[in-house]
Amino acid sequence: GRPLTFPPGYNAAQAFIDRHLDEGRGDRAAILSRHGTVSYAELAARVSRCAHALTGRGVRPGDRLLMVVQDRPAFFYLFWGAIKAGIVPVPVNTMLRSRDYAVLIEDSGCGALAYSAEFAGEIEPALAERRPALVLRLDPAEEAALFEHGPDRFDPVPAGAERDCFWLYSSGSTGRPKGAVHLQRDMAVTSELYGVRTLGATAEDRFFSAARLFFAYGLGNAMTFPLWVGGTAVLLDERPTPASTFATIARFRPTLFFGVPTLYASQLEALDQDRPDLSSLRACVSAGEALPGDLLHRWRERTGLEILDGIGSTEALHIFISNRPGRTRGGSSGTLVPGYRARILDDTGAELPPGQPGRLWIQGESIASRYWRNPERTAAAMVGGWLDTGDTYLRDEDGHFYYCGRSDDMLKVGGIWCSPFEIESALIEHPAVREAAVIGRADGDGLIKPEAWLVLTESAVGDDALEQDLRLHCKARLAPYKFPRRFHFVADLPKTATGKIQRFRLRLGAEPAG
Ligand code: 3UK
Repeated sequence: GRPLTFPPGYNAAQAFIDRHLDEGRGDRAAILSRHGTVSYAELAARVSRCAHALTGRGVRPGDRLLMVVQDRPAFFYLFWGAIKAGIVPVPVNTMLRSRDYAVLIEDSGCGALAYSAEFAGEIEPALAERRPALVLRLDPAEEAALFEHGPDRFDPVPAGAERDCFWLYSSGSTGRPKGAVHLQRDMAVTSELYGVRTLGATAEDRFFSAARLFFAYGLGNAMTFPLWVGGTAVLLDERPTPASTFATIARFRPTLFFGVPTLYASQLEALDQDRPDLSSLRACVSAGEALPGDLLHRWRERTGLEILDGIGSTEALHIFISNRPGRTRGGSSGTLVPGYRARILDDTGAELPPGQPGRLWIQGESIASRYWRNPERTAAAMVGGWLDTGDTYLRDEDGHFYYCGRSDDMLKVGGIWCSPFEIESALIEHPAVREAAVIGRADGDGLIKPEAWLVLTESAVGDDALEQDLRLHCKARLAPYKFPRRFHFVADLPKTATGKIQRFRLRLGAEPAG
């Protein structure tokens, strides 16, 4: 790995883009996609032209560039062109609605907005409320103007390791979105600590992420990690399904694949019919939500491949607790990524001993400096360099971390804390279950009991006999009070754009028991 030292005036575009020309990597492939190959030399030239175009059209250092952009090479050009010019790129979720975009335009106070033409239907109505000074609709003519003309050199605007660099909005399950402000050094920190030292990424790797670039997870997987090591990013600008991801793996032969548990579950089911060529992969990574141990084991049986589960967050920028290649432990998020520190605290803020679940706080060099214009939420979640993850975890004697649930999803059953995730993990070991979500619901006596919401596999039938079988299945695996008292069989579970189950919707949506 490379040492994490930052010269005065450090601009991240120097380390991630220009350095490759200085080191003679110009002819190597930076990006592969169905739109063709982009070399490091072409990438650097288009980034510089974009920096000229943005400044030439009046965008100033410190201004925000809101990006509603597909996973295509233009994402790279805009993001790095902005950073080179001291402009702050703010990539946002491309699956939102007009109303949401109006909120983001307003909250960010962006001076410029760039959007892929296919999102016009949602973006244009949002502009009626507040129109940024510069609006770039990325059709072929605009892309040519931005990336294909003008000088292909642009000297990076001097910044500094601790200067604002880019923002990512945190997809909180409720409430207004929070803009997490990341600093110039943050991408180098995650790329080196997790990408290089945990995954062992090198220039020979090809990185394919089913998670999109606008998520912190996808941004690291498919843009910053490959650019940090001089490797190659594989981009897919279609919905990631088993079919589209398998086809992309067969065509572009990535060495690393990054997914989320839901996708691995549906890929596994698809493997009953499909025999995709996965031989290029050396490892798979999972994050976003906890990977049930059973899924890890079945994936390994079917493909011979490991899935490395790790927990990250938008605020931390990437993964800070992870399994290691060759040493995965099913059901555990793994151990601390060296460079990060962790504490598990009780309700009074006291540190808990190993084996006891509590609230996970972490510290490290990649954590966002603050939430944009939100001092209350900054003060609540970011204290003295430490970040409140909002997750309940326990750490065992040998340093492995076990996810127990979002702190606000934990259940007290019979006075005992009970992890919905533990019950879900047991449920999905049952052959009829594809996905599971467990919430607490008051019974006729007003006492909280676990209730399961299940998506079944195609051949299964949700009848009384199955319910009975599922109860026995749970009782055989879990402490006696933990089995679900009620079951709901549904076609889908409510999820956030990042694929996290919205248990609060299940709590609200169902008729009360009793
Ligand atoms: C949950 C996990 C258990 C956890 C992310 C990798 O997911 C990412 O960021 P978000 O801001 O959400 C953060 C929250 O998601 N979570 C994520 N990974 C796991 N829970 N096991 C896991 N492996 O509640 C966390 O607080 O959307 C993931 C890299 C960068 C990311 N931003």
